[in-house]
Amino acid sequence: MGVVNVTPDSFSDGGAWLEPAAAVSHGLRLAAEGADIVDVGGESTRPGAGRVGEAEELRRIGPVVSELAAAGVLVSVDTMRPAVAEFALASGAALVNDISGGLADPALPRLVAGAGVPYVVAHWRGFSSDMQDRAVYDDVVREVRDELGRQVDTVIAAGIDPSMIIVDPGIGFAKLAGHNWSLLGRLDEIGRPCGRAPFPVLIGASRKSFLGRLLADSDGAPRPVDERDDATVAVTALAAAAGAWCVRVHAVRANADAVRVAARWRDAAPPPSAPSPEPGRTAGRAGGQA
Ligand code: PMM
Repeated sequence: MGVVNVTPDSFSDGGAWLEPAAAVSHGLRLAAEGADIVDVGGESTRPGAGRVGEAEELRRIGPVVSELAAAGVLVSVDTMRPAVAEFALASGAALVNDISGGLADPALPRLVAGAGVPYVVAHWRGFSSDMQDRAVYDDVVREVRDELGRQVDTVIAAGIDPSMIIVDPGIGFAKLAGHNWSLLGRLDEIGRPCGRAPFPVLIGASRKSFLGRLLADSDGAPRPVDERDDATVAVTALAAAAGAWCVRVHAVRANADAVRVAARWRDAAPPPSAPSPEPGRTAGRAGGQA
């Protein structure tokens, strides 16, 4: 999933795609580089951000969603607002990405249920203005899984078909760096909230500040946002190997390559029950090309 933030203030690409024509050509480029989905958003959710008005959010995403969809791109709309989702779906969007996972406005899951489209339900504890005050956990993986489970139950009660749900641990949303790493390290548990059958998992770690912190220089200054793409690719490869369904990224080409490598690696691995080949013997399934 490639990201097109039509915002002046997103942490990673704020202002770059504010003009509709620039946003559309960027979305087309991401699709050409291998994005299966292009995610269009008109509201920044960076920590501390205030809300944008509904009319402004609609104005930002409107032409971008319709032009990308008309060009044959599979578009998702990144919004917490029913009116924005409704407009985007009527303009050709095929998926709703709700970072509040149904909590910001209960009318959104009802609308998505009526439209019968896939719905990304992310773990969420509140709006960005003060969400980091809520980054308090005893056992982050258990609590995120349980809270996400309750969100999933609520959107199903609102009419969403369980087969349309994609879950997301909400990396960076009411989470400190250590929380994000714990969630990534136990990704297999995130897709099974409340003991339900597994849901596909989406991970949005691209360029986020926990990567900047990991790669801080010797004085402790975080690695700048525009120098976090290599680490993002590493997260993508590991997330794909751990079974993630989708990664939401800014720089598509290298991440799409990483997904293909992870898929080929998994295909070549012996099934879990098969004994490992003896040293010096080749496993039978490897393809013919170097
Ligand atoms: N992160 C951002 C925005 N939308 N959607 C989902 N499903 N998951 C995320 O982690 C997520 C998201 C914030 O990142 P950005 O400002 O770079 O878009």
